[in-house]
Amino acid sequence: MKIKNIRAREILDSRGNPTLRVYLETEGAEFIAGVPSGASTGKHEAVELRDGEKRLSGKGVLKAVEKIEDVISPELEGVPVTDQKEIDEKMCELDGTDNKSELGANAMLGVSIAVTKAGAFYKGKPLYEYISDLAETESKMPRPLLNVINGGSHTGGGVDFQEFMLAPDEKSFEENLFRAVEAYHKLKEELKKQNSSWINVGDEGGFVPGLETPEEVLSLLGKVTDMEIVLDVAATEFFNGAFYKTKMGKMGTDALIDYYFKLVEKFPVIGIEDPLEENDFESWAKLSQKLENTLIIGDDLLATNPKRIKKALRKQSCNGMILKINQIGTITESLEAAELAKENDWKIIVSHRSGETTDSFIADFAVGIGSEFIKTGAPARGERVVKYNRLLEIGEELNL
Ligand code: 2PG
Ligand code: MG
Repeated sequence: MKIKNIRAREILDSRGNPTLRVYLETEGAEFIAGVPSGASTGKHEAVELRDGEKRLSGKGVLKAVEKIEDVISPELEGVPVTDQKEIDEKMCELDGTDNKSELGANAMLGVSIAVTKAGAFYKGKPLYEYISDLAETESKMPRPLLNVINGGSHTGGGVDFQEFMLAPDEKSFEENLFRAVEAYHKLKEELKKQNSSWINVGDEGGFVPGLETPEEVLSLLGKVTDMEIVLDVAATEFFNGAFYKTKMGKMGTDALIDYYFKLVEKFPVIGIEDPLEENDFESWAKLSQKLENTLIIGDDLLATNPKRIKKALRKQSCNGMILKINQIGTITESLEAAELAKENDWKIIVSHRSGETTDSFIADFAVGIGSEFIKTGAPARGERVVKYNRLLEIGEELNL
């Protein structure tokens, strides 16, 4: 089955910013994809093409719509939808840049996702199974990481660390999800008791209590659950080029590393994402050595980019990778990044963005590539739960 035409339009993401919805037409069917967008974006991510004019604070994506309809679509007409790799390579060739700034990673990703969905349909397979064929790996249910306390740039004045995620570890995905849901509601009750405004939520549906330090948040979580915890510090957001500017005062790299050491000793923290700024591969290695039993996870550091992944491997900077398909821009390159991580025994965490759509693609993607984890926010807000709900369905189908 061949591509007939590709159209796109501006829609809104979960933060009310414009993003793309892509419509891929074949003979008799249409496949739709939504493109996510981050707030704490890494400097090394592929470029999101935005209009930059007055309209919609410069965030419009009409130029990206044009690229899809006038540049990409004519080139892909007549190409079989199952040619994922050729299609993604063709787009990279048309773009011709290192960072996808010509066509826009948002435009390319929307097309790439729609192609994957079409390919699965024409192979008569569930999306996750088709992705696992593309990845040449076994499907597996990921362990969910649920962001129940939001901070950093996903809030207005929350704690410095961006995410406090529950990491349930039960027998099935459903048990994991529902255990975290119970804790989420218990946490809400506890917060309400302390201060009714503390149950207001941030961009990813987690609560934003008026607490000052990560330790206070972790102690509070300990009151309602004994579940393991993963943090996303998003440290680049509060690094000013010389030191880390926190509510606990200025901290140098060594002081911050010592602080993590203490947190891991005192609380059930099993993983830390972006503990240090995105260019300091050496200090990351130092931290990884010091916390050898903790998952040290690269997000902004790696930007799902094989070149940066290879550098981190050489320097032994981390042992886990955030995989965000819009950081790199095509499904084929995302699969390459996953393969590289797997070959080197890194754990993979497939991740949403803080600005999301109701597309549940990453749920199937996480299962298809057999990632260890998925993080897609709190168990609340439509654009987050649509992914968890899709995983419930897949879990039932796979009996996992
Ligand atoms: C992150 C993400 C998703 P953003 O830092 O991991 O939680 O946030 O999409 O804002 O980059
Ligand atoms: Mg992150």
